[in-house]
Amino acid sequence: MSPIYTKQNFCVVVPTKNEEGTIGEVLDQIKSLTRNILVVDGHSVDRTLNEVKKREIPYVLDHKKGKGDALKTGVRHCKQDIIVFIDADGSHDASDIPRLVKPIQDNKADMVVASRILGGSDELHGTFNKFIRNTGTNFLAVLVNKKYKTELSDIENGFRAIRRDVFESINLNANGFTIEQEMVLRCLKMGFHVAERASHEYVRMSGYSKLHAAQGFYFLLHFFKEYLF
Ligand SMILES: Nc1nc2c(ncn2[C@@H]2O[C@H](COP(=O)(O)OP(=O)(O)OP(=O)(O)O)[C@@H](O)[C@H]2O)c(=O)[nH]1
Ligand SMILES: [Mg+2]
Repeated sequence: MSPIYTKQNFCVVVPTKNEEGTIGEVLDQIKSLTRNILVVDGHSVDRTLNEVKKREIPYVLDHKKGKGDALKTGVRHCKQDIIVFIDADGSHDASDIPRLVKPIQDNKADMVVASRILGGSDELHGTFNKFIRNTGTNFLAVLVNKKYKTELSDIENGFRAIRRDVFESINLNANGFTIEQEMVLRCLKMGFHVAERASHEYVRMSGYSKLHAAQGFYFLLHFFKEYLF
């Protein structure tokens, strides 16, 4: 299916993989803000694509390599100047999209990350896994701030907006979940301005997480490779 786009300001790219319980509501929220939406599906085996088609929203399939591949695939199919990424599991508040896009439209930032540390999160507290994720998120942000003299609090959140030419110029390698930290580090390395806006993170509304706790070590390895070299 080849999507048709009008030349408007931003396009919302929604990576989905087996999110039949949430994708409909997420798309309805985004539709109230813009017509420029592209779903990038990871070959879902549930009714995710039925929900997308029912709403006549364009979609493409990723290359079965992971979320990072899905985001890169999405950007290649969008024509707008600004790309917004938002998860399909209901964790993010789509009504915050204009607040992420505005600093870019006003030429005050090249990328704006929604910060769960500033906006609060229902997913980073309470269990051992959540504690590890919260601590890891804070620790990596501290290292980034030290090196780049920034004041970022959350480099990992998938909810963010970025100039498409910046996204293209940083040549992202990651095909999995490490794409988010790689995006921040490469932007900073190349001198782009990364800003943040507070945004609340909710517990996914249904379905299952595709990010396993065991990947934490891989996140660290990837981070230091990117951070040091
Ligand atoms: N197209 C595509 N989407 C993916 C893939 N893996 C994950 N996603 C989507 O990326 C988003 C984030 O994945 P999640 O599993 O929620 O990861 P997470 O938010 O770190 O984990 P939780 O906090 O437990 O929800 C969701 O919308 C997923 O459906 C993939 O391989 N391909
Ligand atoms: Mg999630």
